[in-house]
Amino acid sequence: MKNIDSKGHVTGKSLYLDDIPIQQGTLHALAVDSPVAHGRVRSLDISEAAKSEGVVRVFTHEDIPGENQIGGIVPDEPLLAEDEVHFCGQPVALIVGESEHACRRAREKVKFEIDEKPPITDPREAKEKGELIIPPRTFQNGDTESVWDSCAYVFEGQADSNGQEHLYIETQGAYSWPAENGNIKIATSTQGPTAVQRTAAQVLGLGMHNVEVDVIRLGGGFGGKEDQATPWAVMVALAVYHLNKPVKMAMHRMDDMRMTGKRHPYSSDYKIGLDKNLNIIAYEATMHQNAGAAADLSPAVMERSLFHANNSYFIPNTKVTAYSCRTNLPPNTAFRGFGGPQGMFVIESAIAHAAREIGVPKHRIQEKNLLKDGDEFHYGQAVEQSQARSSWSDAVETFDLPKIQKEIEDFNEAHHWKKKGLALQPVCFGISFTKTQMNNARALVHIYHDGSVGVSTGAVEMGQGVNTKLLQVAAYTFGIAPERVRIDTTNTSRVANTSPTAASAGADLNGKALEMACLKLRERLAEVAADQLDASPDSITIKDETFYVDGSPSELSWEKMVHQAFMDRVSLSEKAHYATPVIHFDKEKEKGHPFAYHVYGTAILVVTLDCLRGTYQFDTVKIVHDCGKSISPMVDNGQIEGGLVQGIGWMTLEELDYDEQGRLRSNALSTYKIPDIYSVPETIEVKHLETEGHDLAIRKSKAVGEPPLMYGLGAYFAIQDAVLAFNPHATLKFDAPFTHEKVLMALYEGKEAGVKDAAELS
Ligand code: MTE
Ligand code: LUZ
Ligand code: MOS
Repeated sequence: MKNIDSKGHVTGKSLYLDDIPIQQGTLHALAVDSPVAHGRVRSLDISEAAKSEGVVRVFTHEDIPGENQIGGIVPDEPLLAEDEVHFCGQPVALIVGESEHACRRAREKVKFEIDEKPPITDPREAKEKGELIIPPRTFQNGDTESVWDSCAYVFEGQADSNGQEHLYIETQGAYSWPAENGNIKIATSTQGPTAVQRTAAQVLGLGMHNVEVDVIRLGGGFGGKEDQATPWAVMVALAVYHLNKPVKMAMHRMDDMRMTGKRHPYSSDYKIGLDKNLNIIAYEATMHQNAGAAADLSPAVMERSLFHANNSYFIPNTKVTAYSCRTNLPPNTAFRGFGGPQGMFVIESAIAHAAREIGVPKHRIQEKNLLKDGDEFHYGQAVEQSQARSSWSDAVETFDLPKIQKEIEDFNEAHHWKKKGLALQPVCFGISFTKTQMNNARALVHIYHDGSVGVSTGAVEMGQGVNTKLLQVAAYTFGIAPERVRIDTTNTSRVANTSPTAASAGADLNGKALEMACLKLRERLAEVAADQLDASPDSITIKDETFYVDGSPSELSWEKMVHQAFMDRVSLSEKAHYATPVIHFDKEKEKGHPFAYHVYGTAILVVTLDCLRGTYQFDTVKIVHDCGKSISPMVDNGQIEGGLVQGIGWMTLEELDYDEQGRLRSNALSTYKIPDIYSVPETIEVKHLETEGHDLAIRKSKAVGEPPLMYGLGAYFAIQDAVLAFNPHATLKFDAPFTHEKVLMALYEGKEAGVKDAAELS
């Protein structure tokens, strides 16, 4: 089945926030943000701005009727700054006017007097100064201390990965209007409607029942709207509260890039020990997470870095510690993989380091240490149905790794100024919110008496195809045509107290709840049919819109039966609640069974390097991925390809650049380079690993949203491989992204011969 949104998307008919018809009298809002990264606000003069043409009002923290607090995990973030500012781009006031243009003109008239303080932008410096968001945490198994001496090889080093701008095509925004009796409605582009509702209520001093949040779909979220869609929605709601008029905000790209947080940069130290057979015996890492100026989701992101510190490898002695460091950057936040990729980059770097020193290909060490059933993750969960080895060997066989290697070897022998490089990248990603309590969802299903079906869940469609999957679940469970089913908007009045659509668990959690609600309705209809057909309810099934008795079709159609049930005054609506069974985690011991299951896969990446220019092009990426029993192969392939490319971008081109004053220099698409059609791999091949799937996955179709991003890690190491083919003297640094500039430096580092060759060439 095709993604149900494909037609709407390509014809431009799909509705986004900015497509909602504007009500008469709608005002526009614009945030005023701090020009400095750290300081004491001596004065904030909004008088000129307030008098500016077309401006209705300028709000500050003094206008907040409830709590000036939006922190979800740690209450450490005001909606609008009070006496202090902690990052460039921090909202301090809100201008509301007749047009966005009028607000922009007024924004230039806001005067700040700020006593600047020295900003911290480096997480290690923050840690030195005791600026931590939460106390550090350590996950361990075995006993690293006692085994270092018995290792044949021990290596230590540093691995840094930079942040990443989400660059959802639709920027942050919200449209809010007054309802009766002081109630407020908010339409917004968020992954977490309940977070918006709760925070708006808290800031406005209202009950959650006074605030209704509705989400049609997102033009991309990628984690950037899990927590950080909230402030903008709450700001417009604040304006509605005071002005009793509709108010809209749709952020300018540069405002969005400057004011919102991104993927967390990490700076880590590692130590890895191997025996002479290349078994990894011990691994230690200390990670410094650059959290930015407030907690946001950083503690949860940090936790996932610890969970994924060993990626797909079994390591009997592990000790990994992470620090969440408070700096003067915009609060960093969820981004596809949620700390997992950052943790995995460190172990992959450590393995690359070891391979180089020992003189073996990196993939020899990787392969040797892949997880197998019966192993235990360092956080105590048993490894079950591990596809680490099967996806690896399937990729090696299906894509003929020896042939790929031979081609690379031949190419590198024949070419001096071009070199190819190879990397294999296994991925193991845990599915479930690491906070057990968040793993729940609800669904509401109406069968209308003409036989059509309306479905509401807590899932938010952001391009990942969750609505397609939900529609399939309803259609399959009822045994009816997909055309009969409509997935409604995500709305807090229809489905309450939801977790954000995140952690790749949107389809699983909401799909399971939906399946339960549909099953209840199916049972009820079977009873009515049994009555009609003089049969027992157990003998009734529905297939192809027909009721079957003991496997034989009756003359009762879906439509007829639904109408009959309606005439019999039988309820045709049902809701259900799903909470993932089995999972638990003990934060005291840092042990438990946090994930419903794991997703595995292996990618083979080949890159060609231009050794004169330092530029590169990925020839192919070939992937064997574990989708379980996919219900939407096309949707899943879209996720795999998109995730891969987003991961390659993070590892190669995308260079987030804050200056020492904490100002974002890469603040537009002209200075922040994301993968385009010219830089994506020339071919991407995806094969689904044939597996049974998992009972905790919806219809055994495993979650797919985030895991493929981590195949992109292989891009870094494929480039390294090519660099070494040209310049065996290059020192290996682990400092992502591996931009063309860095590649060029590495190519000629200590390479007398190379420089001489270049002279000869000219
Ligand atoms: N795919 C598209 N097209 N757009 C997105 O914003 N977000 C990703 C992933 N795939 C995203 C996407 C992230 S960060 C997550 S957590 C999952 O989708 C969320 O959706 P799911 O739980 O339904 O997989
Ligand atoms: N969000 C969250 C997430 O709150 N908890 C998680 O474990 C998670 N994992 C991935 C993405 N978002
Ligand atoms: Mo995704 S980072 O869980 O929104």
